[in-house]
Amino acid sequence: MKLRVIDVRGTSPDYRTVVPRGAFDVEHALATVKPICDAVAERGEHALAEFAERFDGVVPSQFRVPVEYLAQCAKELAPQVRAAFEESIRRRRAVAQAEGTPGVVSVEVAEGAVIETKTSPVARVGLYVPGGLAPLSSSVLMNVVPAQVAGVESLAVATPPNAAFGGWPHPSILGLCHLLGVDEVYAVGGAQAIAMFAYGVEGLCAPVDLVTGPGNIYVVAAKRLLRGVVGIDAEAGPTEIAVLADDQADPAFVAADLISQAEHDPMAGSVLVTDSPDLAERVNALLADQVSELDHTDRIETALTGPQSAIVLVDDMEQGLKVVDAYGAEHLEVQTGDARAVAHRVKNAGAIFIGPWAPVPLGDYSAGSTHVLPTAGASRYSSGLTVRSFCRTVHLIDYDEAALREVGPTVVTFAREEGLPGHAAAITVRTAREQGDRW
Ligand code: HSO
Ligand code: ZN
Repeated sequence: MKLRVIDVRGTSPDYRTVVPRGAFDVEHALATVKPICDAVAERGEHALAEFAERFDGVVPSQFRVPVEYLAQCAKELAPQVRAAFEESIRRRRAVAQAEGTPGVVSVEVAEGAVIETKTSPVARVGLYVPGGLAPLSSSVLMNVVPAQVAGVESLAVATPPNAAFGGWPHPSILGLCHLLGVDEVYAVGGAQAIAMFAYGVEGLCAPVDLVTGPGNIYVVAAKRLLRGVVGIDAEAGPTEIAVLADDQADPAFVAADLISQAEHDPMAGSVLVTDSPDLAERVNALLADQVSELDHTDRIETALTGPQSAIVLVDDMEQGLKVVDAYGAEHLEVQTGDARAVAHRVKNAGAIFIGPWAPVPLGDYSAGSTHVLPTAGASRYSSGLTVRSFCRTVHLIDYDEAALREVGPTVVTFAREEGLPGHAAAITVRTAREQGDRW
């Protein structure tokens, strides 16, 4: 098993097309999810039962997971698992508390003219946690912790029912919800969960203001469809890792890290960008052996040999940076001499992992950083999920009479320039009066 090699040395290609991304046809999935979302809006719980049967192969005895069962799952967590959850929560929370919490910033732009910028949390959030190929309990904490630090009052989690656990979702997801103090959990998966959050389901779940969390292509399609009915965090595509490395990198580390994200999804992208042909060869020579030690060999092999994975040979780090900036990876590792300095030169990446001791899986679970990150090059214009993602901002405009009189002519000129005399009149009706006059 080898990564294909793309050699751009001595050339100046259109860097945006050097590493292709896998096909992720959300448009196509829209047609599938539209009737599902409509059915949830029209037939509520009946539709949820029908889709649980069809897609999850099991209908839970009720969709709301009993609070006592959440507590029981927390109690039954193996002690070392519970400790791992708690340490990861602690680190993520410590970072979240520094991510910019809600509050008010006031600016006096002229005497008596004050603008307040007030940031406040969204009132009610629905977090989707996929079941799918792996029960991603880490995604629970990556969504819940920043929401809680932002001050979100009402939080609900939805995650697929699972026949292996009597119809309830995976117990480690439920136990972690309890540890985090989340007691509103639904055994509902897929597009139907997003529709439940967006429209609400009579007698079961109140509609939310914002939906966050990863999911498969159907979840992404439902988010695209329902954006506007409800707020949406981002459209997450298949996961990606890029490693920017030179001859100082350890090939065993690089190979393991490329494999780690390929483990998620046959469509995952693993990309090594290096100026060292020797490193490229050694990494390729290690892949097969390392993969053979693991569980999900088919999935990993499909991802590594797919068109979305490659080794890109570059002249030097300058060209390497051009490649990684154009790619804008969800996760970027920098394994070079003076990795810190190189990392700070990167313009586009969802998260940047510096040096040999900060592999991506550290960030997936326990580093303290977010693992909900922009995929498919969206890091060019967007950010990972942090406290800010759960906030909105409102301006409060507070001018006194003198301040309006002072700036009035500016507004009137501007409005007339736009041919909108009604706008100008809203100013002059006030400023044409004698100061202090009342009706
Ligand atoms: N690498 C995934 C997150 C994850 N990994 C969860 C393991 N569990 C996307 O950042
Ligand atoms: Zn991962």
